[in-house]
Amino acid sequence: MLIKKASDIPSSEITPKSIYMNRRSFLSGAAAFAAGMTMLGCEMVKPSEVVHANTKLTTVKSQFSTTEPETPFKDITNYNNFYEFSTDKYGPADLARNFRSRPWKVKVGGAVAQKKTYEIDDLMKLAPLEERIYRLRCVEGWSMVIPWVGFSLSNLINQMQPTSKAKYVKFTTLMDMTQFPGQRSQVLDWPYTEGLRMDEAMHPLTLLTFGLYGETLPNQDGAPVRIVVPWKYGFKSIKSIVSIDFVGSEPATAWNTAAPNEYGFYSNVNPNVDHPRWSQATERRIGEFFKRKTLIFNGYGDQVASMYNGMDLKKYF
Ligand SMILES: Nc1nc2c(c(=O)[nH]1)N[C@H]1C(S)=C(S)[C@@H](COP(=O)(O)O)O[C@H]1N2
Ligand SMILES: [Mo]
Repeated sequence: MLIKKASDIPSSEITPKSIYMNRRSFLSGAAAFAAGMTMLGCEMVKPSEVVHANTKLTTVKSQFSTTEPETPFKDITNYNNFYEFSTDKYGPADLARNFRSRPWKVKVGGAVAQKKTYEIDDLMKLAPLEERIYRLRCVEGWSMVIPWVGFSLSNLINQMQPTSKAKYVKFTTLMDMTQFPGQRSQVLDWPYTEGLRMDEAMHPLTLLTFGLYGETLPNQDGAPVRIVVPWKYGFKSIKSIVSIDFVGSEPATAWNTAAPNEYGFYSNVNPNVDHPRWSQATERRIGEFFKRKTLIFNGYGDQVASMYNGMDLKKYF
């Protein structure tokens, strides 16, 4: 498998120079600046304000963050899997430029006492936004370290009051061929869907995600809202979500439907269970030359392994 490194492309070639220069100065002082702003209580989102992509977000730090070096912003935003735009990883950055992430509603329903359709800017205010620096391991064998912004999905689930019938949560991406050129091809069964078991959805590591690098999500990374499930292969971290449904049985998911023998429902990162067409034992961290060993549950085993006690992880891959 051929993997070009996004880091080989100078940022000046792929983004307008002003944005690039701006970004560099923003990143260099980001930590100190963000800390100062948080203390002053500045940059809070006021109810009447419209939030656009590239809006800075005020965050608190999280105990769940890794201390590994973060993958550069230009790699996170130029090397993407987002099949609604393109199957080429360098495609979404450009094709997503005019994507409309506002206005945006997220419909939450199914087996819950409190069905509700949220305006995205209200949903973002449900709990304090945290910076969560997570490893993301793509099933294809590359990984990144991404400083996401969001809060545990459990904050939303608790508000909805799921009934005893709710055993799984199903997530659905926007269907819109006028904005997603990739949806005109049959590469997947659109709209993209994903699912988690209730305990996985409630796990504090499961992040309802609105931003990265301290600002709202770039379109190519799933604006305006996605989930991030750091112990599972990247495709479980579904982008640009429009509905969340509580259901009684395991929902069909896009990749499992497309190739059930290759992509299981669980898709926990596991170096001991190979993909039928390649090994999962190692990975290439974007920006690094040597491959590194892939960790069971992507290194989050201490927190999540107990959810799978007694399960045959080769059968439930
Ligand atoms: N709707 C949707 N969500 C998606 C995908 C996609 O094609 N469509 N790709 C997945 C895959 S395979 C990966 S590895 C991650 C990549 O996220 P990133 O581009 O922000 O790094 O998004 C996941 N979420
Ligand atoms: Mo992926």
